[in-house]
Amino acid sequence: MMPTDVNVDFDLNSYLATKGADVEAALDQSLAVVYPEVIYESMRYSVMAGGKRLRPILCLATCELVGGTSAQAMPTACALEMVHTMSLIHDDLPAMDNDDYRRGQLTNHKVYGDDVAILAGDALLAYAFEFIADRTEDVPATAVLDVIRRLGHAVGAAGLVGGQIVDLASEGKPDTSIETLNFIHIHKTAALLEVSVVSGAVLAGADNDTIERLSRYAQNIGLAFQIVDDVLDVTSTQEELGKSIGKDIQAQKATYPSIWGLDESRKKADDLIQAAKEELEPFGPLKRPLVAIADFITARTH
Ligand code: GRG
Repeated sequence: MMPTDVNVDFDLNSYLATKGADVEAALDQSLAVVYPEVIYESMRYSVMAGGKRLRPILCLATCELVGGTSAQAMPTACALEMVHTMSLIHDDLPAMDNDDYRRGQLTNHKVYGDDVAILAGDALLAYAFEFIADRTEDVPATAVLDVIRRLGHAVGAAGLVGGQIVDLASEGKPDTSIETLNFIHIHKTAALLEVSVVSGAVLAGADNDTIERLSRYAQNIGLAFQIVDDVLDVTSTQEELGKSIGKDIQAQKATYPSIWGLDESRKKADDLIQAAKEELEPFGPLKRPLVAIADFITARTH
């Protein structure tokens, strides 16, 4: 697909590097190690382990798009990464996905034990909300409260936790329906991406139409993100292990390619990205990072 004209000379890599460095510095400052050290060390271990910082960058980009500043959104941007990181720590636990590695290093519970990893996740979740309330400056209190409300909704049983619970229940069920698969990913993945985008707009004082438009952008890129992830899982497994083993692995669980096939999955992801970019049409040149991030999601499958 051709890039949108407005974006031909936009350098996404340097944008991500610059904004990512700002987020990295703010996260580094957000978490000091004090007594009882082990819990702070464990929190820092996972938060400072890298990652694309996509959620904070989306929040900063949207705040600027709607006329706000990076500074207004930075505490919320950091909080989003804290919530994302805590969801990864809990997701990796033996009671959930039981993973040994994350972001190129041992998972939190492999280093600190299950007990500390659970508590590090809990502490990060609580601190995220405290951090928004405590550190946000030059934003009306009603907007800060709205961001806190939206984040709570996106993380709890109506969001990430709800998606995770349905995901766990669908383990070992390759005949899971497309509706259930969509439910899982809209809640597990898209909900946090959506609140990342929307909170940036809320902090900048956007009106409801703008918020809803940006919310649709985020839902579309969130679902596309997951379809692409599933496609890459199949194609990288096929490359590494050969087609027959790839199919065996797929059979444990329904994925978009297991329901639609690879070509249709790629097409659906492309359509979602196109729809996401259409939502950005009314905005000026500051939309370029959001357009480029949308394109970047599907570029990985072509
Ligand atoms: C949120 C209270 C609370 C509990 C956690 C475990 C759980 C409930 C939810 C699972 C959420 C989960 C792991 C969703 C997958 C999200 C996802 C797409 C992760 C990968 O995101 P990237 O590619 O990763 O942005 P990096 O490492 O780059 O940040």
